[in-house]
Amino acid sequence: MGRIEDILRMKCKEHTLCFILLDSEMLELVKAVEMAKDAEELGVDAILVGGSSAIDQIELSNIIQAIKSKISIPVILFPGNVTGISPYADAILFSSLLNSENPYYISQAQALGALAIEKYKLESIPMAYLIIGDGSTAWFVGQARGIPFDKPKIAVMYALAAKYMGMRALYLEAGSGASRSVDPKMVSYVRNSFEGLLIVGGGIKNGNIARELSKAGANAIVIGTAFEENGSKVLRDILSALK
Ligand code: 1GP
Repeated sequence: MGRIEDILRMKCKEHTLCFILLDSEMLELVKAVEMAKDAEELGVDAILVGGSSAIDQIELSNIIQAIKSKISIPVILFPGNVTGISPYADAILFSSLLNSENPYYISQAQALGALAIEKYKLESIPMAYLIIGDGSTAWFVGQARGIPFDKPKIAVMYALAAKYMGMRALYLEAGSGASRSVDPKMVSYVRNSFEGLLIVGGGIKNGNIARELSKAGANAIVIGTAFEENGSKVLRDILSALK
């Protein structure tokens, strides 16, 4: 286990972590740096950079370098494809989209990206990525057979498979900008089967939702759209619900 994963594991024993997702494709560099600085000041634990449709690796690297010169919390890659790899990040969520119907997103993109990760000596955090529901960009691009929101036992099947394959993190994803978040019931079912870092994201809009997911056993929640659209106010609300 690498240094960043170690830090996250230690910190999540104290409180549910909050990660901000910055989509390098959607944000201007100046705006991304501003958001990362605000997030750090408010107490966010790490910045994720990536997204399902991120294809501009030069822009990705520029944003990461600019952010890293201004903040000290970890900057972690959250790639949707091989184009989501940059040497300047602190670590990468090395994800397999377990419920994809296309083997490319389960193991082929991973094999294609692995040499770059080796070359850059990026810390890799092995993670099962599960898409819940349908209609999101991640669902569409990743050709996922979305797990229905009200079928927690299906998520448990995948969580157990992830555990037996040795994955140390699991991300339950409702999709960026989703109208609803993952159900806390699904989070608590998965929590009972998976001891690793449990990350939940998509559609988390306020402190109440964050609190419910935290109580259900999430180790970290990911906020993208709510922070992009509503800025610091909503983030303050979410962070105070988690601590
Ligand atoms: C997407 O889970 C993240 O991968 C964040 O989702 O934009 O809905 O916060 P939101």
